[in-house]
Amino acid sequence: MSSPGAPLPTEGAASLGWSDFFEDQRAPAEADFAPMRIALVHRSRLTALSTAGPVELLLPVHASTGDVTVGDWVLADPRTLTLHRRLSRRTVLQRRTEGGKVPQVAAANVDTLFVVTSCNADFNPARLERYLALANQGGTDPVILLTKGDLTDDVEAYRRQAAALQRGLSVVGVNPRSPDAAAALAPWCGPGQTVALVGSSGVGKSTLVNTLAGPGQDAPQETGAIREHDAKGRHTTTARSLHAMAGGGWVIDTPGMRTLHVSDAAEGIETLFAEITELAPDCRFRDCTHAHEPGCAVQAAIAEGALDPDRLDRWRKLVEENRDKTPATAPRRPRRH
Ligand SMILES: Nc1nc2c(ncn2[C@@H]2O[C@H](COP(=O)(O)OP(=O)(O)OP(=O)(O)O)[C@@H](O)[C@H]2O)c(=O)[nH]1
Ligand SMILES: [Mg+2]
Ligand SMILES: [Zn+2]
Repeated sequence: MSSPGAPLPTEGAASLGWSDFFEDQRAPAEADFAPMRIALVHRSRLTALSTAGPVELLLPVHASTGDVTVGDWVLADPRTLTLHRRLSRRTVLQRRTEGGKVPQVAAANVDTLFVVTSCNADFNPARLERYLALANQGGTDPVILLTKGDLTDDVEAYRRQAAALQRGLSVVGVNPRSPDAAAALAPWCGPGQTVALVGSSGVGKSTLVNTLAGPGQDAPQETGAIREHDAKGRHTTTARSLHAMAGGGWVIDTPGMRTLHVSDAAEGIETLFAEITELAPDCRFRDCTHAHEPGCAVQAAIAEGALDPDRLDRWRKLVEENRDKTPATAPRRPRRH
């Protein structure tokens, strides 16, 4: 055991994504606890990665796994393998489930969100925009991955549409079944980097996880065929999990989502629709809705052909949905006299 006051060495943790952001959260009294990263959340225990390899973590009495998600950093007792506490998150991917009181954190401490879509019936700008809003809001950088290019004659058209969804957005065409995918995605998958894969069922997320993990992978992710008639997947993956990539980074696989509602994401939406947000100050009215007001700079941009009217429609829908689904903050307590 280390001498009192000297933190347990964390060499090796950096390759798991540990950084000063987490180190700074360790109190001197917590020096004997080891940093570990959550790979899988079970009902009443956790699978975590320690610098010595995977371990099964027990929870303290009365604790639940509800507070911890895949990608989280925790401190744990290295002898009893019991969770001590979760550290604050650098980035979060969260969404509110239908009627949910608090947002559900889907993954934590993700650097890059790979939004995966196939070049077929699955491709849907409005859905991709929802994922982008979520990524922006949570502090992760989105990248769009176009899969199944072999099923279309015009990957370039899909690429153009995807690139128009957000200023500066990277769009990469990959074949999840080809080892070349790792080289194409290398800029985001280096040592200590964490990526997460999201997108509809059947777009090839788990296939890509297995390719990025490389030949040394212990337990490959299960993958499944899609239905021929509508190109929909069958929800093969049912839980989120963290995997090592051959390039030295980490990848989180997630189950395909049926619907993604947007809430608590006003800033993420502003970033997503920067070209609309930036025009608003030029409108005559400060509270312009860009619908029918005179002197509207956004409508002027549409008239000039500089802005796609469909994009404005989708902006409006997303802003309204976000407003409807984000509960107003709790009313302030009455002031005491
Ligand atoms: N034609 C073609 N098929 C692909 C490609 N990439 C993946 N597939 C196939 O698509 C099917 C679905 O792949 P999965 O990796 O299971 O999809 P997923 O996104 O993990 O799906 P869920 O776990 O249900 O969310 C598998 O049969 C893959 O082999 C591709 O580029 N082209
Ligand atoms: Mg899957
Ligand atoms: Zn306006």
